[in-house]
Amino acid sequence: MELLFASSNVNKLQEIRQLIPKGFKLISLEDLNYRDELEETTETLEGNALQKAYFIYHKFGIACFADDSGLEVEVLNGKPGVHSAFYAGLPRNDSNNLKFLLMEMEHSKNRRARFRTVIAYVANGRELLFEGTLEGEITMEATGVNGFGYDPVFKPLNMDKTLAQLSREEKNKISHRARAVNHFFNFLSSSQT
Ligand code: ITT
Repeated sequence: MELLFASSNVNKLQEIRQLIPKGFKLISLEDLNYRDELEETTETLEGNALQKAYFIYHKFGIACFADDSGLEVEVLNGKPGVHSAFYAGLPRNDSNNLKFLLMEMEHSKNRRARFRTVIAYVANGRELLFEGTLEGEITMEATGVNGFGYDPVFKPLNMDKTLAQLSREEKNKISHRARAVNHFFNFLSSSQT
């Protein structure tokens, strides 16, 4: 089965490529020579994931899924959340976002946070949503060079490393994205039999 992944984020694509089971073929936007940023103008991860999936589904007419992810920090009442990509303003920059977050939390003892991924799947007139979360804490400083986005400042609960200190394989065993992707492919596999 062929599935189009509606994302312009190369890091997400690499993570997801590693997670898809045999029998599925992942097509990227690059494979279709589409290189523009996808619009995300709603106020929820669910809304943005559906917005991206529908846009690409209507453009190419292939069964399609999109991922919208965000970091939800307890003491910031769930921020940056759906605004994670542009937390430090425009132009978007992962390193500035992360520094801005550390600055905002400089005096905070409560470091609890979670990553949340919502996958929207759109095909043949139907839409489905799948979710994955990862609980953790925001560290006092950035550590590690792997991964992307906020990985250097996010330490999963019961681990002594940030996500950026894990290999891609290790991150994929526990991550919010891996959990959402597993729900999604379990659904697809069971509905194909
Ligand atoms: P697409 O919309 O094209 O898929 P994007 O990079 O815009 O790509 P999101 O809106 O979902 O994707 O990303 C929101 C922000 O959260 C962005 O700043 C990412 O760097 C960050 N982010 C998403 N997943 C992450 C992860 O697994 N680890 C660390 N940061 C992540």
